[in-house]
Amino acid sequence: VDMNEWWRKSTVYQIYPKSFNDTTGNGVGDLQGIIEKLDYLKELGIDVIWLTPVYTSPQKDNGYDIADYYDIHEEYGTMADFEQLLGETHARGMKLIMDLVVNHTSTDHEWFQNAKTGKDARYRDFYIWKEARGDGPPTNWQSKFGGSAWAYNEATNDYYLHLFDVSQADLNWENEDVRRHVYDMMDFWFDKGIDGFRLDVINLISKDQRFPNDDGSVAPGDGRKFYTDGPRVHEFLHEMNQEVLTKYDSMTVGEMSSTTIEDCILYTRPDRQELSMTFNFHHLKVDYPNGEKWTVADFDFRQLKEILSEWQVRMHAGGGWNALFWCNHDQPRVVSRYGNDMTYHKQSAKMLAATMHMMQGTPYIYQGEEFGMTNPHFEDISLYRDVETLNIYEQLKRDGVAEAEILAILKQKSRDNSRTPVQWNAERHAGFTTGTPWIDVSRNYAEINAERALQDPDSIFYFYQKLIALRKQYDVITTGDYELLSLDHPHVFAYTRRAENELLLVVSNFYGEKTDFICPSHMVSLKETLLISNYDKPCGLKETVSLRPYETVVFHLI
Ligand code: TEU
Repeated sequence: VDMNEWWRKSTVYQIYPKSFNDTTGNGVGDLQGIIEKLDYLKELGIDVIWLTPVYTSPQKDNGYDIADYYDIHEEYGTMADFEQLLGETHARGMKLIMDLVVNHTSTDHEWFQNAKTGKDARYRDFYIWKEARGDGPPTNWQSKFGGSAWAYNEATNDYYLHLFDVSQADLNWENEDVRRHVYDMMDFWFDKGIDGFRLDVINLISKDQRFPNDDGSVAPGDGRKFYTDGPRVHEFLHEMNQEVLTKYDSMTVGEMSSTTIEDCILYTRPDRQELSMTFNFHHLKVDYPNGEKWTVADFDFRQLKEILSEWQVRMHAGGGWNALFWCNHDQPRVVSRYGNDMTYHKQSAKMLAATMHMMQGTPYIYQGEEFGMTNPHFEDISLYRDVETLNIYEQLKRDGVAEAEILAILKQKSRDNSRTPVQWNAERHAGFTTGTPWIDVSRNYAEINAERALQDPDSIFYFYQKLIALRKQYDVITTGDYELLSLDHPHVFAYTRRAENELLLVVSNFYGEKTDFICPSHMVSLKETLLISNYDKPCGLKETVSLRPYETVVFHLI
């Protein structure tokens, strides 16, 4: 494994443009708004920007429903704006990757608009059509956004598959004409100079062509479905790699919902020539009791340590490569979820950052995470915008769940938790827009905002800036073997990273009470350097390391 590929030492910053920065006053973020903040991102020290979809879209799923892969969504700007953004990003020595959403298109896409007109339509076989079974849908498959995964089409008297919203029709990857169109489109964007792609739900593109009913036999535990990591998925990704990716010095990250470690080793082992790295979500389902997302629950700390540690050890042993993250546009804000966004906001945000960033892989920072943005704690359904949230609200209402209980669930689990406008300063709408934002700004923007963070030497921003710098300074962060030290400790997450003759020791208190960590005696005698911590005067390295609420310390030992 060549540990010198540029993306192995890079830190990626994820931008959700709709909520990033609005320069036109229409209440929606835009590309010029991103250009305005490139110096801020450079100051943070990030290497790569991941831009979530900016293509023409009816915005049913905020751009993950694409109607034209070759144009920029009008609310975000023009192709000229995009080319300027790319040029300005490169001028600052940063790279830019885009979001590739090719498991499905919007039903507004011209291919689908054609395909639905008749069984002999030119683009009919770009999608997945099946006859009714009895007088119902072809199979019992459920959409991830609730309800059947099949929608009836009058003109052809059959159904099309949509694993997500009814407005997101699944593409038929068995059809090599579809694959050829995808590869040509990827070349179009690479020829503009982009540096890679994040691939949306790419492990769902290969379906079992027998289209069996879901007999519940696949572990329901993490929402895994039998259409996950399908029969030809590695074949398709290798073909994409050979047809497109190998022609460019590119980085790719596959979003693998409900995947397995074995598959992620196969997706990312360099000799297999598929992808550079993968996102997996098992560490973000330890507050889903029995795999059920839509219920209020505390997170299972022991499970969190087990899962993160197993992925670290087995991916490294298998030659794979992880994307490291707590937050993205689908997940609640980690400081509200696994930290404490009230009493220990700054300490817990920093503790979570250090715990993740000292692991092996490529770290991702989601917009606003770098200064501790929190969940907005919305109290009313009228404040929500996300299609998944609104679908689940209706479904829970139909199931007779009380309004107050539904809102408690949405407050903890809705994807809108991470989609409120970035809080730039203490001015109206947090400086995000001079108009009315498409979604409300979180009420704490006067205290929690980028401007304030830049003025505070002890801010979460400068803590992230230091973590990013440490990754470039200490190779052991990139190459070191991972070992968990504290599985049974009720409050402490401690691990080491070992290289030739050096050791990194990370000790984090995940809770709001003081606690002690007993340090392995052979480490106490080593020569220690404190690399980073989130309190003044942390306790040095000795037999018993006492930790304050949410305290984290990272030692370099030789
Ligand atoms: O997400 C895949 C996905 O399953 C997420 O919706 C998430 O895991 C789920 O909401 C958890 O309950 C990708 C995109 O990141 C997401 O924004 C899109 O809505 C989805 O695919 C469809 O394109």
